[in-house]
Amino acid sequence: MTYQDARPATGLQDAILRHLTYTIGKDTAHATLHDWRMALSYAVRDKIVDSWFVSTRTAYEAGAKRVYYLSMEFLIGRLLGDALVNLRFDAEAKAAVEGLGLSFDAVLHDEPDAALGNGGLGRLAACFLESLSTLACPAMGYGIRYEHGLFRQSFEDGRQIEQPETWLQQRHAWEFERPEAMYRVGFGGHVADQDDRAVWTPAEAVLAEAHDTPVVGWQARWTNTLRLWGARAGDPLDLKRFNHGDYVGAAAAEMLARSISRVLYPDDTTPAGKELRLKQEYFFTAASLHDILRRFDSEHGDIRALPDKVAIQLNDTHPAIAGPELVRLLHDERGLPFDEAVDLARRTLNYTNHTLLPEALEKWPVDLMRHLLPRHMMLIDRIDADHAAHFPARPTPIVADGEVNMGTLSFVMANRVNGVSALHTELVKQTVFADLHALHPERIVNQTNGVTPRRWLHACNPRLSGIITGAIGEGWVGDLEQLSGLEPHLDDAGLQDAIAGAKRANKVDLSNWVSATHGVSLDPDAMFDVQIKRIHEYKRQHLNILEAVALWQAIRANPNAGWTPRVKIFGGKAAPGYVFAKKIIHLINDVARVLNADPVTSPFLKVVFLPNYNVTLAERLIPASDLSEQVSTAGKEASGTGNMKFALNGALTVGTLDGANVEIRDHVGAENFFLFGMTAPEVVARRAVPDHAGQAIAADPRLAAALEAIHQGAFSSDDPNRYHDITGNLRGPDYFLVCSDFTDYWRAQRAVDAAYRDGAHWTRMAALNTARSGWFSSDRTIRGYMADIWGATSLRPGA
Ligand code: 9GP
Repeated sequence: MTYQDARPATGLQDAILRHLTYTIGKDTAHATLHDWRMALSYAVRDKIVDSWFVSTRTAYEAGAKRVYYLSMEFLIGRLLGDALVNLRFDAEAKAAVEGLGLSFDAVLHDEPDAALGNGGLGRLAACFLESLSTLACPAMGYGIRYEHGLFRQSFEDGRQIEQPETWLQQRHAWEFERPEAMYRVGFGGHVADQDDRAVWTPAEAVLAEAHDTPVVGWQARWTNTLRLWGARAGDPLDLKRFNHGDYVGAAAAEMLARSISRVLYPDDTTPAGKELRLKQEYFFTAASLHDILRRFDSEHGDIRALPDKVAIQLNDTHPAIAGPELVRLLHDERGLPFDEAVDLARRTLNYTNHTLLPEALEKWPVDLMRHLLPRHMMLIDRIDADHAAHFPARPTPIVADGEVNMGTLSFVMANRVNGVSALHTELVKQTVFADLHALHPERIVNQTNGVTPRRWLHACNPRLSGIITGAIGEGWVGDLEQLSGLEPHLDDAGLQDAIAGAKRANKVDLSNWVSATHGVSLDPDAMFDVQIKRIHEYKRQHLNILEAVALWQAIRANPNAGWTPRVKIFGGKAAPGYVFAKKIIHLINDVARVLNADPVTSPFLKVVFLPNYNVTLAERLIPASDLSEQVSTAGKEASGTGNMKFALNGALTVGTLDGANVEIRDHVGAENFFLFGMTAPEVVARRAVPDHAGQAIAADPRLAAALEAIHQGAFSSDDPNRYHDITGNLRGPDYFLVCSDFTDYWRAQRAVDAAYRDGAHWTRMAALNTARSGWFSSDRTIRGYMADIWGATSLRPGA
């Protein structure tokens, strides 16, 4: 790579070259793509720092209430493009980079995708941070700086293979190490009674070291901080052992400590894995609370003002230990009476529930809790007894059957508990927390999720973004409700052509990329039907592939029936220990292999499973999608956020009345949404019907034939029995009601086919989805949290 020094350098070019020379220590003749990307990132980061300092100073001067978002996951993805867009610096950066003789795209794509999360929950946290900055709400995200984020997925003969993800193998351009912000976090040990005060002496301690990443909001109006904790040993090396030649033993303490921040979601099926996971939860929660109180103390005198100056959000139950930890800090360490400590903690903490799935609601064995956190277990027992004493008529124990129920603990210790869509919040009230809701009817509130329009439309879909801005001005980027202004323009044939043209161009880009990277050729005029999300039985990727098999059989039986060409695209990872989900991936890949090789059907139907689904892949796929598959069993998907991103980018949804689908349909209009399937109450009733799956199969020959083909090994001739556990499950218990919803799903999909054939009408429906999705901005969600949960205000008037 050579610097085209014939051209005059711009200010940004100067900054890039300065960083290349003095920060990276390379000259232009030897710089690699990575060096250039780092130099650009540092130059861009410099610009963010100015806004960061102003924001921090403003918050201190205003004595403003701070919001702290505690989350085990922040699925931030790449940050360079995002930062450039929010600084409104993307065009200048492109020109500067190209002026240096580099490809801007290549530089952007050199950045690793920071996958510090699994899926929706972690991505939501990332969107919230961006919206908090955009709205100038003084806030900080707290999490763990995992050395290895979510595993890298590849396929071997169609099977999922997991490899460690290595985003930190290179320096992370955006973070600042803060060795001065370091806290000791203890585990184990014993509790003694000294002068009527409990004194906990941990058996071991690790250090939590802060790493700060600035999060810049739209138009650099405000910049907040994401603080991630890395774990290290207090004493990194046992010199005595080292000098005796025991090199491994000498570093053992450091290895043990570092294991805490080594991997996102360690396998917790083993006792050691369980212990490590609980350690992670306490580690980041304790460090964050210390930090929060230190900051509070530096600004305010009286700890009793804590709830007026601090709001802490617990993202799911993972940081639920914050309740007892805050009580411990206030009661044991600061000497407040127990009741007052509980009251202050409760008025400061809030909890978001993200799932009703029983297996995802954390419970920790009492023995483990007592072993790792003996003082916390005592406090949990006392909080539990206290709550029971207040409400003796309706027992809702935190500790039962030898386990600590972290959902109950979170609820009892929270000022507000929220669900993440209207339906989910109602179900939270009626099911998991029905008893607690009866005791505390004011506590549960709804905050329907949202997504940041900067990343999920403006940046990832520049073609559509440009068209919208051309029609209604660019105010929509900071105020997504303005998208409704598009609607009166939608009869304009020029605008319709432009929207259809943008979608097609995005599809061509995607097809070229898929062909170059995966060797599969896709027809950009076929309908791109996309299901991207974690693989889970409740999300029902197997319903989708079953429909593909039935469609393949129907096309083969009658190839000339005027089929609408369709490409079914899948993406998503299965938890490494989730055997059934991994089988579903294998099945999809096997079906894809057979269908794509069929000369009769492949012009009409192809199936592609793109490996290693992550934020970057979502940014590529969503703008190029026609159809969004949101087909979960009603009552199971708390909200979904992918569903919002698709609608915003003009994909039509085929979906059930589940999670935020319900609200999406209300907003975009029933006529612009392909609804199918049972409702949540119907699902409950259907499960009670004996042999519901058998009945559904007997009533639908298409379903019976598709299942039979899979069962007979039509897609696994090398191992015909391979999918017997899937077919056995669907023909038997079928808890997620794939068979019972199949017939209606097939009907809805044929309605989709017919609609797609009328191109102009489809484009209008797609455009209406975009125009009516303004409500699904995470700015709206964050405003809701600020008003209803945190009592926080924006420091930018009018935000
Ligand atoms: O499964 C939910 C998903 O529906 C929701 O959109 C997301 C954000 O609220 O949270 C997911 N839950 C989890 O990832 C684990 O509880």
